[in-house]
Amino acid sequence: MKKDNARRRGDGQVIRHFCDAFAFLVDHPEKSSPRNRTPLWISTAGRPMKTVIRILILFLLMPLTSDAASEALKPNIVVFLADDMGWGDSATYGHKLIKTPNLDRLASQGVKFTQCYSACAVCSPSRSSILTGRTPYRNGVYRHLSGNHEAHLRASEITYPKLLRSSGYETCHVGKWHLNSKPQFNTREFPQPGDHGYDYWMATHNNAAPSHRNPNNFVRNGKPVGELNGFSAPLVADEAVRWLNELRDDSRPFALSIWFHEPHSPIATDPKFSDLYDGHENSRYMGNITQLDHALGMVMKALDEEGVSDNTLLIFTSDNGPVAKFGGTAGGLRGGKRSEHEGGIRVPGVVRWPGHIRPGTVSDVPVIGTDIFATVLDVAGLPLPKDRTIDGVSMLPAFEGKAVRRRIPLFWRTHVSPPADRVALRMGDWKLVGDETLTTFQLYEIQKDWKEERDLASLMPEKTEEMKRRLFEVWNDIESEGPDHWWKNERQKPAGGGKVNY
Ligand SMILES: [Ca+2]
Repeated sequence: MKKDNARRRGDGQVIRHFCDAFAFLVDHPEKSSPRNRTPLWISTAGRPMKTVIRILILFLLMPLTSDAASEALKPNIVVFLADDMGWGDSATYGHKLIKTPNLDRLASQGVKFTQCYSACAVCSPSRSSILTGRTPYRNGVYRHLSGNHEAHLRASEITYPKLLRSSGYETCHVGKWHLNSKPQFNTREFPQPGDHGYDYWMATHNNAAPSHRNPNNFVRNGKPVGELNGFSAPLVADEAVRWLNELRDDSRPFALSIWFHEPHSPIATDPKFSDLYDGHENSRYMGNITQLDHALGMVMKALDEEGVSDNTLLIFTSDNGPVAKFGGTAGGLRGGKRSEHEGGIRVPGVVRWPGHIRPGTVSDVPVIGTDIFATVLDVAGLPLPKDRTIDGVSMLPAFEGKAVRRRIPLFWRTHVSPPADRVALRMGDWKLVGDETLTTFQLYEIQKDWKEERDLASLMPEKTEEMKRRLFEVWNDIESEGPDHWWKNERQKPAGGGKVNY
């Protein structure tokens, strides 16, 4: 396969050979002419015609060679996404027992965000925002797509893999997809990973099934794979490593998405990882996180062996908070998955980019999965789309601990949340949490009160009103732009005994 790729290498490779030849002539001027030992750029006398022709060719190629050189320098992009991994579910974020040596190492080599958010407190919406830079109700994926739903990531949305691919990147997605509903997955009528910008993909619709052990529901580039032997995260990492080592065109920059199933239920853990916590009641869950961490390490090792780690922006995060009944922990934050309190949306966020991020940086600048889109385009030197609202911003200043400027504040709405915390808005140190009817609000000074223990709404009515005004502005804007026929017309029961179904 690699040989096939070598055959389809483009002009960049040819031009690079010219560049190599030019460098060789500069370093070894004696080779340009046995009679002329003076460097090419000094001597004007006694040069044979062959050398003059070479120089003319090089002049003609100069604009191309500079393009090729800049393309060669474009950073690769790797985005790891855990599924339901909580803020407190790793040694990196302070868990006393769970071993995550690879995530620890990653944080020591890059930046660890202490206030990294997911775009939603459930799965599909969060993922849609990573790819589009747009908040879920705006891009249409307002709900998790686990059953028979109309909503999906529309072909009209612009994803970062699509933009990177059109600028010369090779793209790959492995793992969970969850951006269309079950009947829509792997059909021609609805967009699939390939339609959203991935050259190569191996994915499941939602969970690996029938279990995360020996799953049989992966689809590779439209074709069912059949039963695989092993556990999901290492299987997904295996495919990513195979793509890195054998399948990709190594003359091009690449973007690789690795969206693990772990630690989402049904939890299936290789005994070699659960045995690390032998005798502990939570050994399966803790081992499941270590299994995920092991898979992260497999890909980190492959990047090293391919010699591309130094030119790769690597992001690790989670799609929403943890589920306590399965063993997850939000590390002391209030709430968990589905909640608009911090436990549902504040997640791990680690970024490595050698030469650009000081190793071991810890940043408390709030960032969100929605920012990945603008960050990736910034790193690749591509402009943001101008024909639509992009909610996220580039995280680059935050890599150095500097604040990022947001035109649109951080905003969350989760359709299956408890009715009392259906929406949230964060501006600076302040967070407003609103109920499903948008009539009752809680106010927290979130930078200090990170556990959301002291509701200041009645004590600070002016601040509360200011935040409410902004929240309604943001929501009204989203409603006017998003495909609201889906969330207003789809029949579903209101969650948690509430009144509103979106
Ligand atoms: Ca999830």
